[in-house]
Amino acid sequence: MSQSALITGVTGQDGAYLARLLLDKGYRVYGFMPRRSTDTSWRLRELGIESSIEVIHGDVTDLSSLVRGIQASAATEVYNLAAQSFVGSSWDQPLLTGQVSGLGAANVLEAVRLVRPETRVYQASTSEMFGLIQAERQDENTPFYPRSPYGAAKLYAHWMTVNYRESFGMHASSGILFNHESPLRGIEFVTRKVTDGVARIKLGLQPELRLGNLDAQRDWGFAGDYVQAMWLMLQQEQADDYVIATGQTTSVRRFCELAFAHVGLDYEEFVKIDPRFYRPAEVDILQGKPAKAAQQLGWHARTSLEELVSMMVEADLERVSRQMKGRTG
Ligand code: NAP
Ligand code: F7E
Repeated sequence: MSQSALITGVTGQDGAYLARLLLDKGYRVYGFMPRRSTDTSWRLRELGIESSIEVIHGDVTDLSSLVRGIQASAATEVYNLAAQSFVGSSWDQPLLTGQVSGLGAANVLEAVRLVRPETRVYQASTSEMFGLIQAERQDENTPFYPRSPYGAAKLYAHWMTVNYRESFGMHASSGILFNHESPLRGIEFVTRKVTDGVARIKLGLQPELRLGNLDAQRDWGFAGDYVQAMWLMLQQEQADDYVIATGQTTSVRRFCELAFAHVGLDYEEFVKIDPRFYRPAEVDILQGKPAKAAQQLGWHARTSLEELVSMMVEADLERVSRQMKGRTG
């Protein structure tokens, strides 16, 4: 029987890479997406897959639209990637973040239970649940301590996933993914903000780059590698929870150093600290321990940080140059 997948959050960074992966594997891919007044499909277009996705309009805060989406698609796998995913905004919109990133996941689980309980479910959990870390390297057994409304909402979604698995025997897995980036990353996240800034500075469009806490450290990988882990989780006989990470941690400062050096510039001349980008509570450091994923899924991060930085800076140089040509041409 041919496989079909419904992806919530299909227009986001991970949704786009996952959709491409599943299409390449021969899946029928349904993109569950809210109707917006502006176009949100630029990532699907960049990957050349927009016309291959079957669109179902809906919103994860609207249970009836999820029920309809699961009925219409008869999906054998559901990937719940929809979220208000920007940690910084979660203090400004804590209730919305809870409704989308927390209750939204409960709606997905409930819709699957009601309509097609045999459907396999992936929940996009996050290293932000570890927050104020309780172990030097975090794995599936490390206690959680979220430090933002986003982290707290995702922790609720994580435990609901575990509970639906244990209460109803559903094949529901939670992927605890550490930060993963790409040329398709949203511009508000620090890596893409830096690589876009590097491109604009190099091409003479911007004099400086304003950032917040340069000492924060993250375990950064490439999104293209991480969506493979999502798929692998749903191919296991038993559903489970997995930490997905590179195992290395790097500061924002070092990321800047690498990105500016890629175009022959010294970050110290261009990066300015702006307290507006500090957060009410910071996650100082994250470093994952993906041993279980390596052992049980055979998954490893394949892209190094240097390769990731180079891929992102090159993509932004090309994008910004294209925009400049568009303006003058
Ligand atoms: P993203 O680029 O911010 O994408 C989020 C997606 O969710 C967008 O397609 C967005 O659509 C959609 N969405 C927002 N509100 C929705 C709603 N009410 N109903 C349906 N869809 C809605 O995030 P990402 O980086 O791809 O991450 C994918 C998932 O993994 C998210 O759940 C995120 O929290 C989680 N995660 C990400 C990372 C990471 O480092 N990237 C790490 C761990 C976990 P619009 O654009 O139209 O709003
Ligand atoms: O911040 C610091 C900031 O916004 C990383 C989401 O995908 O990954 C992401 O969450 C660090 C923080 O990502 C700026 O204070 C300094 O310490 O890129 P970020 P995040 O908060 O780690 C997790 C795993 C998710 O699940 C989330 O959905 O960088 N930082 N200066 C800055 N951050 C931003 N955004 N902008 C700055 O100017």
